[in-house]
Amino acid sequence: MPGSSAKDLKTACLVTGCAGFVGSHLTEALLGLGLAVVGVDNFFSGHRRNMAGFEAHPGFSFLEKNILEPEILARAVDIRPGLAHVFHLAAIVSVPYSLAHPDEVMAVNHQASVDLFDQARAMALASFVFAGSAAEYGDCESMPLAESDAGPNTRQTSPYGRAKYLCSRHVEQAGFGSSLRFFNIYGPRQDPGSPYSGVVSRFIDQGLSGRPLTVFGDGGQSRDFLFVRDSVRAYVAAAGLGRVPVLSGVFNVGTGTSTTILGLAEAVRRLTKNRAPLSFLPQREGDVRRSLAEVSRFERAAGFKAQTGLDKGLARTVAWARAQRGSA
Ligand code: UD2
Repeated sequence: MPGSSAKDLKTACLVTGCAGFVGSHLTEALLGLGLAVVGVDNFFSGHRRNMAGFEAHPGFSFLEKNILEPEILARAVDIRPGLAHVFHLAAIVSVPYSLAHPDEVMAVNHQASVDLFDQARAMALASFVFAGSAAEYGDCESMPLAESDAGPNTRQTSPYGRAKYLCSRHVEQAGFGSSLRFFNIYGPRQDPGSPYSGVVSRFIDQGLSGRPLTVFGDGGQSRDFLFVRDSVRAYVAAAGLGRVPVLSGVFNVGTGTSTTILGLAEAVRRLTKNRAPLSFLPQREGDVRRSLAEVSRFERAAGFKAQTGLDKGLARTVAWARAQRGSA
C-alpha cells in the first residue's frame, strides 16, 4: 500500500468502471497524461483482459468493488491522497436488463451515483464527470437532440435512461461537475458477446466470421456514432485536464452526423470483405428511429469536435478485431 512519499501525492483520478470498454481506454489515457489512477470495477460487464495494458502500471491501483459499497471514495483517497478528479462510468449498461431489473438498476445507476457525486462535492474535489447517455432523451421526435430536450416531463423508455437522466439533473442542479451525454460509442474492446451489444461490435464480429449481418427492422433507423478515442478526449476536457478549465453542466457528446444502420452494414461488409446477404430480423422492442446529437454546447464550452470519422474509426476497430482473432 502506498505510504506518504512525494510520488503518492501526485494528482490522481478515480475511474469507476475501469475494466469496461470506455473506462479502460480512459484509464490508459489518464495514466498517459502522467496522472495516477485508482480504478474500480466488479467485472459485472467489464473484463480483466481490458486492463491488461495498465494493470501493472506503477500509477494504477485497483479496487475490485461494487459501486454500491459506500466507502469507495474514502478508500481511493487513502490509496492516493492526491485524488482530485472522479470519472464515474460504472453502471449496469444494458437497457433490456434495466427493464427486467428496474430496482437494481435504479440502486446502482442512480442512487449509488448520486451518493458518489455528493461525496466528491463535499470533499471539494477539482472535478466530477458523469457518464450520461442519449437514452436520457427517450423517444424524442425532434432532431438533432439538444440538451434542453430532456426535462422533467421527458419519458425515458427504460429505467436505464431514467437513472441517467436523474443523475445528470442532480449534477446540473448542484452546479458542480458535469454530465456528458454520449451518443453511440464504438471502438476496440467493445464486447460483441450479447444480443444487446453495440451494433458496430456485432456487425464487425459477424462480418469477420463470414456470417450475415443482422439488421433489426428495415435498417432505416439512424445513429450518431462516436469513436471511443473521442469519448476519452471529451472526458479529459470536461475534467479541465485539457485546454479549457473544468466544466460544469450537461453536454451532448457526439459527432453531429447520423448514419443509417444499412449504411453502417455496407461499410462493415466492405471492410470485412463479407459477401453474405444481410439478414433482416424483426425490429427490436423500444428501438428509437433516429438519434443525432446537437453538439454546439460542448463545442462552445470546450472547443470539442469529434476527430475520428466513421470510416477511419471503423477501419481501426476492424483491425483490432482481426488482431484479436489472430491472437485467440
Ligand atoms: C444505445 C446504447 C444504449 C442507450 C441507447 C440510448 C449502445 C451499445 N447502446 O442503444 O446503452 O444509451 O443508445 O438511446 O451504445 N441493431 C441492428 N442489428 C444488431 C444490433 C443492433 O440492426 O445486430 C440496430 C438496433 O436495432 C438499433 C441500432 O442498431 O436500431 C443501434 O443499436 P445499439 O444496440 O448499438 O444501440 P442503441 O442505439 O439501441
